[in-house]
Amino acid sequence: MASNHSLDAWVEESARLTRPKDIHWCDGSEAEVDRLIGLMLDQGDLVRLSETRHPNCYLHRSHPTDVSRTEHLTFICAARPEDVGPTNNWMDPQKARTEVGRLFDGAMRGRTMYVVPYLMGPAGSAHSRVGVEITDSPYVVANMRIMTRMGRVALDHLKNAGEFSPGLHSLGDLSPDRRFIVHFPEERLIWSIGSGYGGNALLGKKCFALRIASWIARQQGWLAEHMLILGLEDPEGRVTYMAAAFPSACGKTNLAMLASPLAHLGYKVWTVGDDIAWMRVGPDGRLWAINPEAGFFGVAPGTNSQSNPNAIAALNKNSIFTNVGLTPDLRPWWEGISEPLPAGTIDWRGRSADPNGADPVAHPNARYTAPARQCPSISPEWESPEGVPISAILFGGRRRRVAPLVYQSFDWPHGVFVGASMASETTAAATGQVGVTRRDPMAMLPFCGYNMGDYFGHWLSVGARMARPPLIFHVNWFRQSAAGIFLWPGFGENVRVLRWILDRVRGGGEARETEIGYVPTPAALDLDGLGIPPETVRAALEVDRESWVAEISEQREFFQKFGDRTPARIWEEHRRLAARLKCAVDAPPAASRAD
Ligand code: GTP
Ligand code: SPV
Ligand code: MN
Repeated sequence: MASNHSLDAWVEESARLTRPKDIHWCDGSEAEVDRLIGLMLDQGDLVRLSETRHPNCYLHRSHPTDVSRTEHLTFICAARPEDVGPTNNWMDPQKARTEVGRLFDGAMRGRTMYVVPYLMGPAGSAHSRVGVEITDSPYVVANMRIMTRMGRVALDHLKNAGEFSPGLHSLGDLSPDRRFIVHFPEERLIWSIGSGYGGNALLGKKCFALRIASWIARQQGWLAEHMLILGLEDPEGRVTYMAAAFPSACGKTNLAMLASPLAHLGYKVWTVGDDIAWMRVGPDGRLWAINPEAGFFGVAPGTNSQSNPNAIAALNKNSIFTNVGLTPDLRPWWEGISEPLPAGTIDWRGRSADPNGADPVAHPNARYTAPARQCPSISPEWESPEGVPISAILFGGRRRRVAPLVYQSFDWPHGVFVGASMASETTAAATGQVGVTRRDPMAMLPFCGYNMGDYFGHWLSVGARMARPPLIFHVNWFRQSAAGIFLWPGFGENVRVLRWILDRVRGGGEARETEIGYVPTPAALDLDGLGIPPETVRAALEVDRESWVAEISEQREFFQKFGDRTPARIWEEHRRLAARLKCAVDAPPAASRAD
């Protein structure tokens, strides 16, 4: 990792390569961001929203070909391809240096280079880490100021930590043909060119806090995960913390900010984080988690005062909206905002919105960037330097069929298998076809910076070091009837599932043992006031043997991809599941690794 005294040298070297007209070191102050916003308003990069309805809020329209993460242009450049594994794109580090380096040559000509020191994690925490992003996009700077702790606080931390992860970013010419997001995990280095969008450009988020951090975490024995963190308060006021991994646009932000319909009974959710968790084994043998971020980069469509009132409250000031619609009275608008489309609204591309047209007004992956501290449900512990102790881990995805509403794994290794064999339908958060089921282990398929076979082994070994490991569950809010109707109302009502999970953590909660794990009996879920027919709940909880038998062969095919990197214990869990389902399974490859 680059050391403190090499920061100046790296900035100089980057300036020699990209040749900006000037260099600005960001201090993270209000005056600084105000000046940048003024600049972007002048250049037409931002539109100021209504000062009365949305004070200090802005709309940004990105290039229409630059609206989501581009996984096919994302590379891990480790020395050996086998360390990167079959689910990542690998590029030879030397080749990346030359070919991507060529694109950076003179890329910032005529532009200002911003040097953005940022801290991932609470100030003063031994578990926080410093990154420095060099960028020529003031939009990126303004977003990084919300998403991270930026400027002085990061440089102060760097004085003690002595090391940082460098990230060089340029908009380049925004052409997808000259777009690359490359990671050099051995040097903790990130290079990103040709995109100004979210996870491609805000380098602290997916590039550092997940891809690079997961590499470091494996070496150091901790976990960097695509997980929300929440606290569930019970009627006695005790708070139990849970972390949940769902793929992009599959409900993390919504669950983390859940507004509880059981508040009158004393059950309430506190938000610690909505996208990323760094977790380590504490001296007490429990798993402790911090949220490395300081803001939310949330999916706008579908967000409204019913589905997520806490997000609505968080984003009404000091926020940036990307690729949403704009009403004539300068408010943001998106599909599912629960207000009819006002006449004269402009769509995300800046054209007048056609109320009868097929084109969405907001891009399906339109986002808001809002400070976490503005969220009414933000946990009093969200900046605790030691983090919060995790009692339950939830894995989940979008599955029309197969996965029941909730089930509990038998133990940690079985839970790791459940996470490793996760699958979900693709969403608009990444460029490509939407709605296709793909394997997405632990929701980390696009974010694990190393061979996922090794990653499964790492999860097993972390579990073995814990005296009091969290219980592991799987949830699915997205199961549908044959007619295509969601079987479960979701959103706030998910607290009923969290309550059963809490009961299980405490050794209660009625369940029946099935082939796939413990499934709640319908009576074990508090369904009071929900008004859904008992047969619908039964259908949501059903373990459909046929579809699970089909899963067995798909899982096998997936785990075979990793060859001898798939841990023997994963194959053992696969075999046990097949045996419980009474379905035949061929022997795993002879060479699978024992661990
Ligand atoms: P990323 O920020 O991309 O990592 O996404 P996320 O996992 O935080 O997803 P988010 O909470 O933003 O939800 C994405 C979409 O799923 C939104 O359109 C929501 O309306 C929808 N959604 C979230 N929770 C539920 C639920 O419980 N049921 C249903 N049916 N839809 C949900
Ligand atoms: C995701 O895609 O999982 C996100 C948005 O959270 S991005 O920052 O673009 O990765
Ligand atoms: Mn995410």
